[in-house]
Amino acid sequence: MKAFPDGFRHLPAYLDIEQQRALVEDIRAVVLAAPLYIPEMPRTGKPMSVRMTNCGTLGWVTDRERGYRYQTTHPVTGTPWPPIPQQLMTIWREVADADVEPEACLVNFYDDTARMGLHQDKDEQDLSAPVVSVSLGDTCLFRIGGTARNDPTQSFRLNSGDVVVLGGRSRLAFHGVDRIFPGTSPLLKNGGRINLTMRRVNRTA
Ligand code: MD3
Ligand code: FE
Repeated sequence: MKAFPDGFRHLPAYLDIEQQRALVEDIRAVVLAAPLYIPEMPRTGKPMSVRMTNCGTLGWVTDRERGYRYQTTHPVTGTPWPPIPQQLMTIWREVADADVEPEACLVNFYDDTARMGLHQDKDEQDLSAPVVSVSLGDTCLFRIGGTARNDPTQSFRLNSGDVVVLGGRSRLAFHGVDRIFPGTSPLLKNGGRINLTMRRVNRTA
């Protein structure tokens, strides 16, 4: 049994079912204000299989021409992102062990066939704050390795209500989502999986 990278914490069933339902309602409101869109890979323009939107003062976006970046407005509607729901801010305060607030919350929606390839999250200027992830809906098979792409990886399931904190040395670990297990949660009427990741982007002055 290999240890996880230092700073990695998996909090299974952190949210009870009522908290999960309330959070889904919050995210429905976010998606009404800021619709899910299909992101494109830099340079190739290849569409990602995960649909995305954001809440917070900044959102993570990507397209063929301008690549990965944070911006204050939705790439399709041009309007500012809606605020991060209070329940999410509370989770951050409880688990992040950071004296800063998150600026961005990326909302990822996975249907039964969506995947996310192994990658690092390094588009943030402030890499000292953790990333806090909340999973809702169907279970996924998540994979995490080390800070080099070829480091050995470990796989495990993330279930609805789980929270993961990626701080310390795990902040720059390679990670991805290999598959979704359809029909494993009754939370979302039409199935699928939502992942919410709160991030600090800018260093404080
Ligand atoms: C490990 N999302 O949005 S969440 C992403 O389930 C992303 O949607 C996945 O990777 C998802 O960038 C994984 C867990 C997670 C999030 C951020 C990390 C793991 C991480 C940052 C560094 C290391
Ligand atoms: Fe990531």
